[in-house]
Amino acid sequence: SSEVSFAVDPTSGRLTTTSLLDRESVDKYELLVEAADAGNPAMSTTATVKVSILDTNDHAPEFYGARHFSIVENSEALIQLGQLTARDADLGENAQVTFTLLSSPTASSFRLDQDGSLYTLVSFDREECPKHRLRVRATDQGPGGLARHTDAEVVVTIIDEDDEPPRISLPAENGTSVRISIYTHPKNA
Ligand SMILES: [Ca+2]
Ligand SMILES: [Ca+2]
Ligand SMILES: [Ca+2]
Ligand SMILES: [Ca+2]
Repeated sequence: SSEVSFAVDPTSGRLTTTSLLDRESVDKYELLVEAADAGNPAMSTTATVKVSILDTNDHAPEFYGARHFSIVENSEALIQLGQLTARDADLGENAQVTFTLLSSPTASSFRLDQDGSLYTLVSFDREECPKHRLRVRATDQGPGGLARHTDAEVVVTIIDEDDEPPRISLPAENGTSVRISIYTHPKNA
């Protein structure tokens, strides 16, 4: 914006801010200041004052990218399902994001590394549970107890494998049924 954010006191030369400064909008200013004497004729000189805006941790991390993963049932453990990603509009450690897995009924079946890599810790059975919901947290490293975090849900779908033998369902007790033999006798018996 073109709003003037600074003022200089004409006699003391003290430079003050006149509005809130947002580093995420403008992170440095160059101010042209003029000093003039009261002589006749007045003599003056100008100088450039550079102001850098330091960061405060005023943004929480935001998740982006995939949060829905899938794996085929009966796969071996320790398979990487994917990578969680988050961004943070701040700077430096205020923007350094680490990931943690929050407790949930199936959290112990997964491992989430600080960098967002998500792994399986077990082999899954789709017929037992076709979908696992995890709660994850992205936390920045804002110092002095001022870290900010955001929570999100991750869904892991277990893909079916043809691992169940077909089952014969018996007819209801009072129903009419036809008895068939499922065995054939060897011809030479
Ligand atoms: Ca932050
Ligand atoms: Ca900031
Ligand atoms: Ca199965
Ligand atoms: Ca199956």
